[in-house]
Amino acid sequence: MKERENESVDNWLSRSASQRKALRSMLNMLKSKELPEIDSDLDQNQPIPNKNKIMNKITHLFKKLGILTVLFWIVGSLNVLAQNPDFVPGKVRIKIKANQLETVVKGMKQSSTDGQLKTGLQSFDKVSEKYAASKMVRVFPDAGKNEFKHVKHGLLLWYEVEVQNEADIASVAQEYGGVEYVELAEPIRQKSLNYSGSSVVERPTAAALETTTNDPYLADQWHLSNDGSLEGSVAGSDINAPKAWDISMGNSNVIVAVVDGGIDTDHEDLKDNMWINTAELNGTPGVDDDGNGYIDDIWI
Ligand SMILES: [Ca+2]
Ligand SMILES: [Ca+2]
Repeated sequence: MKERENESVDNWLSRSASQRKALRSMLNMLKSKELPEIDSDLDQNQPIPNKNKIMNKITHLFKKLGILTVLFWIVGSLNVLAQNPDFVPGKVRIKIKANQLETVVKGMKQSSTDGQLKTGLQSFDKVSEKYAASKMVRVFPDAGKNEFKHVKHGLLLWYEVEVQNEADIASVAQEYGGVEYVELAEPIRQKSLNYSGSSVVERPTAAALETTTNDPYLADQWHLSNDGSLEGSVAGSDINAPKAWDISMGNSNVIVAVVDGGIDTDHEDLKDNMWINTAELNGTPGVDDDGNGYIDDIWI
């Protein structure tokens, strides 16, 4: 019974549009119930005692409107509370079942209208409609000549669905996960720094200075070689870079891919060592010259 109650609350919270509509209906109902009486009192054009009666009714109506406002505020607040701060709002990622991909994609192309995600598949569209899903796009875009790798590893099965911002994303994921065409669905976790150490970075007297590198900022990089002199740091908590450099200082024939949020291609330590995609560098702007699915990707 309790689970059912929770489910009802979740459903209620996820339908803010319906809530607003319901509250509006209640408001209109109250208005229609109260105002005619007031009008009839006015029509009677009665002396002062009735004026007090009218004022009482108006006060009563405003009290009710006040209660509705509070209710509306509470419902709105609950919507915010329903969101999990650990997840990106308004988006879930789903993996379509491999044997259903063609059906879903074809349905989406044929049925979706502007701002509305539709596939023509009843169970799928039921969830999309409930959470006002607006679109669904591939997490890993078509990679052109390398698309066969996406196919091989199933990356083409992953889609990101955009739903209404205030929806409880965990519930959205759970419901899409129950759709017969979907293998699994999950929220997107928020990325955050969870650093509890000092907010002031001090220059350590790092042991790394006794090395074969000429990097003038080496002393700032305790992670390469840490003698523990930096407050809060632990000696030896490093990657032993100087010992590795004794073995090798690198080889420009080795191309290193940095999988990260971005890279400063003009950084003084990197700019002369960046690998460059010459097909795009010497290609046509706005055109995927090497056919890898990315336009003008000079650095990747
Ligand atoms: Ca390209
Ligand atoms: Ca290009």
